[in-house]
Amino acid sequence: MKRVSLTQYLVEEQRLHNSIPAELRLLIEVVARACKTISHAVSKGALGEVLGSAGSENIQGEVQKKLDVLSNEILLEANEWGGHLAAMASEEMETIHPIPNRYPKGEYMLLFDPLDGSSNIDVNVSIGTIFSVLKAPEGMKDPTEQDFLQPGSKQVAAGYAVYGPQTVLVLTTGDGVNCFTLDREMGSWVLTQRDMQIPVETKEYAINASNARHWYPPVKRYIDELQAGDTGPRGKNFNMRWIASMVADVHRILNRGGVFMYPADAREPDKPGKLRLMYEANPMAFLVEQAGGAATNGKQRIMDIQPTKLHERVAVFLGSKSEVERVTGYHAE
Ligand code: AHM
Ligand code: MG
Repeated sequence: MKRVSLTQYLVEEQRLHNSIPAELRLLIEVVARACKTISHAVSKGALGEVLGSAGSENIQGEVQKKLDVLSNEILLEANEWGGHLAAMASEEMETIHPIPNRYPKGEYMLLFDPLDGSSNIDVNVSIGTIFSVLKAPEGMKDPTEQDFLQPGSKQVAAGYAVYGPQTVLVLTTGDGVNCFTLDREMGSWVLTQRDMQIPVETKEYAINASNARHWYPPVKRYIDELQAGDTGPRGKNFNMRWIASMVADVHRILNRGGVFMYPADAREPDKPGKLRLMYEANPMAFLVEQAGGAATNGKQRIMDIQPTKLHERVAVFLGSKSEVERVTGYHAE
């Protein structure tokens, strides 16, 4: 089999479709390189003295793990000097990170969740990095937080890396979804899946069922029907999976279908779900739609939501189209 590297894929894509400007290509390569470094740190585990808590909290009041902090630093450092970015924003930082004045500035803005699935870090279960790329407003070299508040439909690229049994990078630039596997010996990303497509029909769902008693009626109805199995209204049996790493759950869904849910619930009526719109929901929604799936907050398309703040949270229903449409429909009834 002829091996196609990430670089070759990006260059050829640019030649064929003129869809990836040189600066964006550089940006993606730098992010991919940072993910390689994070993958290396993750795989060292206790030997690298990277496990455990960092003794700090992030802006959302969550305890930061050493690897959360390290991954954030790796991404910031890798992307600061390349000249392709105007600013960055991270789930782990309170405010945006402008590019220091000693470096040239570019027209893109990068957002990331440096290490998603934090509760799995210390127990050797798959975790990952999620990223999203927006354009800074025309001519804007010093974007403000306000400039980041663009709906997901404005993303020019998005992707995630999973640090699991294999390290993979899944990417879209708005022209389908492709998966690259890290060749650890060669240190390169090799194209291993072209044009990933989420199966329309599925028999698998993912939700943290320990919150069942807090669910609102549309979610409860939907899950009750799935659990009723082949004698219930759906007429078939469904299987449940919940990894508690969105990257890993979404990666499974991109490969064999399914529906992923993190709904808002009655625990905290003012909180619209747990996941973050800008760092988690939007990039995953972009990937899922590009792979033929759908993503909503139960009421509207995730990528149509106008963000009002950087760390905004959102309910998430994504994956196989027919299931996402069904559970979204229940919210409208
Ligand atoms: P994190 O970014 O702090 O790791 O939180 C996001 C994660 C998702 O990856 C995952 O789907 C979810 O939180 C799991 O939440 P829970 O522990 O409530 O099941
Ligand atoms: Mg996360």
